[in-house]
Amino acid sequence: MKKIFLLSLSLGLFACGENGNTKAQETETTPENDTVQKISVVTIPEEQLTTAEYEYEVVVPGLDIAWGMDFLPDGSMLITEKSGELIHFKNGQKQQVQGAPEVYNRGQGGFLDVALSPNYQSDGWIYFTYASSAGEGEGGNTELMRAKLENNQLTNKEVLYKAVPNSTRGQHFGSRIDFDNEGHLYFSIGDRGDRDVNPQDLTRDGGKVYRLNLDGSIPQDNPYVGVSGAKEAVFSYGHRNPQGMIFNSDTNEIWVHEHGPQGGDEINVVKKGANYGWPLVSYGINYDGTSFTDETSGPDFEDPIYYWVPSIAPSGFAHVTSDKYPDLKGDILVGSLKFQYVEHLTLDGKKVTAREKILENIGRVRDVVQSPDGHIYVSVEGKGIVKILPKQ
Ligand SMILES: [Ca+2]
Repeated sequence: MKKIFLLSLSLGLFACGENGNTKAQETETTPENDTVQKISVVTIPEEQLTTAEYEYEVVVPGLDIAWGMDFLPDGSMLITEKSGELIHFKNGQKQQVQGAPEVYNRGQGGFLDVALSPNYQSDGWIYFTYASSAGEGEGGNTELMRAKLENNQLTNKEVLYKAVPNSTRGQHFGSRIDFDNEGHLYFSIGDRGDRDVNPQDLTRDGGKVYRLNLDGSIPQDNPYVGVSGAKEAVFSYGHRNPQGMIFNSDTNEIWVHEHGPQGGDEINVVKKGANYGWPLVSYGINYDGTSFTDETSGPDFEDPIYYWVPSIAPSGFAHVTSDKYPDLKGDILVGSLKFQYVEHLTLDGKKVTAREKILENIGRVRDVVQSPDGHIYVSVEGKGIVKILPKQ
């Protein structure tokens, strides 16, 4: 397994990370192999958060917590309600799909993401993640299924992955699903509230990003194939709770964002076999104000490209490739549960250079998706799904 060791040139600069300095703080780590691109760790303070005016329209009203959504080729939508319903929204009507998986609806667990196969037109597969109580033990853990949609019914259901053990803890199920261009599916599972046990242990589920082939088999070039005891579906580890995932088509990489503790939500570029550090290194502190680690970085850990202080509680992640929003094109959008807006982060390559609020005060944002026709849809808890209207 190839491992990239990073030399941290400027750990000391981070001592000023939370003092309200109004300049974007940045440091650089230089890989020993200097053919690899430099990584910048950036945070931009709240004082520099600007607001953009966009109109929106409510497209699907009357939803509770619409956790995930995707679009069928006819333009209709599949929507997961956290409580367990799968909704097909077509021609202005909501229809409940029959045969949806039974979900363990507790705390942050329930029906989570939905994503159509990149080959949907030819293979018809739809992928789902949800909290499931299948298997031994009380409680639940995150499960990945694929199925087909026929006559408003899920058919050909296949469970592709079930994390173990079940736990009655309500925290950190993840989960988002996305795909690269090489026939792989990626999905995330959070640390399940067991931060000291799961994220750094490759023999345990939780605190990981997983990679499978589209049929659920393990890619033979996954980093821990053949490693005794390891979960061979694991692609990267040391994550806390990723609830946003994109395939960045400009860089050909999977990116995730993940909830930090108090402060320290992160955007990470997912690399094979990399350790993202949780809970050994973090830019955050405990919610009671105490520090659990003095370290923000280290030679064995992959740095985030961006982190938020204070936490915005990110959920939903979109990479804008559409021409319909020239101000957003090439950039990324992140939903904020806590501050109830969509955050637009301007990108220069992999470097975040500016942050901006869109749909200020709209409500808790759960998901952000660009539709195949290039519009941006946002799921807002208690409101439904809204479409951001391009500027005239
Ligand atoms: Ca980290």
